[in-house]
Amino acid sequence: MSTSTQSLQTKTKTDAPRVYDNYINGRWVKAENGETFTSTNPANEKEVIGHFASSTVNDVKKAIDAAEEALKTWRKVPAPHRAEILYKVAHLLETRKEEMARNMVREMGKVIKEARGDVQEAIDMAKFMAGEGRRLMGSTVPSELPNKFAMSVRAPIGVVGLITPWNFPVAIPSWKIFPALVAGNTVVFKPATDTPLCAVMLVEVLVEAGLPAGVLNLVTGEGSKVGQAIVDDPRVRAISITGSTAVGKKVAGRCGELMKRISCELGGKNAICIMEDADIELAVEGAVWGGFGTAGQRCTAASRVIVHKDRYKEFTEKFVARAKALKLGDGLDPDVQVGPVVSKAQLHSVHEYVEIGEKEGATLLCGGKIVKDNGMENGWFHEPTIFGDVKPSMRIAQEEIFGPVVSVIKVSDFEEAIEVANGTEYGLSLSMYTKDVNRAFAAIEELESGIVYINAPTIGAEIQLPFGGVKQTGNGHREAGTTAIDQFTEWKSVYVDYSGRLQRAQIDNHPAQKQDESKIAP
Ligand code: UN1
Repeated sequence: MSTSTQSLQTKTKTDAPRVYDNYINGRWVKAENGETFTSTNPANEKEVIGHFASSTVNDVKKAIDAAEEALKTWRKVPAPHRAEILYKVAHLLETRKEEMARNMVREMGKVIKEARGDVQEAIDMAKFMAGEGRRLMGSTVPSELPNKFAMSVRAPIGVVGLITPWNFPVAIPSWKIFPALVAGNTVVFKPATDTPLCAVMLVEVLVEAGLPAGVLNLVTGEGSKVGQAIVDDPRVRAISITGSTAVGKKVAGRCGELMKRISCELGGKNAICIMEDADIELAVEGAVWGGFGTAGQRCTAASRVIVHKDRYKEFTEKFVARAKALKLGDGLDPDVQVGPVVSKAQLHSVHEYVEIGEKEGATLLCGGKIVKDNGMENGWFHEPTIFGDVKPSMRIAQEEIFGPVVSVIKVSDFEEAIEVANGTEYGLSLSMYTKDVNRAFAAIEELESGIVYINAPTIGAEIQLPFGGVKQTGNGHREAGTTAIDQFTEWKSVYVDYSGRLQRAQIDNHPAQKQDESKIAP
């Protein structure tokens, strides 16, 4: 097992921006054409985070070659030993948490507390998946025949391709990489182009923890080139992607043609429902955190708040007051509550939705502007924005905005709240604020989403439960929890017959059928 890490790429993070390489077959290597792309700080575009390999199809091929070769031995390493590496990863992440979190803020803008939470989520996942190394449960069931043993065991799928987004740039890769590795797969990892440094930092930790060469390969670059090449290669047996529904559908279509397993974690249009009996102070706090946490850039963000008409005015006034008081700025400032959005393109896409909302006739209650003053001149900042009088059919109430824009919708009763909450093409996370236990349980049953919260906002999933959604949010797979292992294993059903004779299932244990058969048998 190679433990050589070469020099840590991120060690000189405070020096002048440097060039970071791919990690292929146990070595940090440049893209074969030597080209790079640049990652900048969304709070200040003048600050260059680093230059990263702009990889080619051939770089991807080399990474898959390495993963294929490493698979031969990695799949045979006992799972508890594979898991030992993840325990080390958890420990290393703990020691580097602050440094990684600060670099994450610089690279993608979320505020420092949330960046620490992002790294913490990876620590939690490393510990959980390390534990799985001593479980990886199959089942043992009775056979219908005597002296026959029946069980199911899990086998690795092979080389898997993991394509990850920028909004949880350490946590989400950990949701995919750790279960894939503990289950005995080898990995080609393609992170978002907005957050390559976060990916490099995570890979460095895995390398330092002792992962053998070729087991995990990092290839940075464009989705249309690098991602596509991973998806297209028949040697990659499974893909796990988190991203937009549009991209997910394309990838899933291609994987379908190639008979390749694909798990998609895609868009959301999550909602908090607030009933007339709700604790309004609590609901306001939840709506602020759910709507504006990570500047609304979570798949789970509460971009709709559905409020009972009797509490609409009171809720809206308090919600707007709280949103106006949020401190916008560079996430490294510990007093800042909302950071920039990730990029210029994202800023313009978010702002376009503000214009759409106004055109559609919703009432702009606060925010609505791009911010270019108070030290935010060079960044991608957007005011926390709330629309009132939003109709469920408006685009701002239907489409994923992925920014700090929340639509408030008035409803007359519980049934209408459920109908509006369910009335989008997505189904990731929905929440209900009520003090009525009967209603709470009715909501759990009626809300069409993979995640339901009662008296809590739509964000804040913990790693020990399945994460994912229904309808256009996904294709039936779940990340996190023990269910994540299902994404990365094949079932093998095993029968051991120790009777010493041929025993025919469905036949020998049904005597009448056997008699009939003996009549026609020679
Ligand atoms: C995402 O929204 O993209 O539940 C992931 C949460 C986080 C993970 C979010 N633990 O909000």
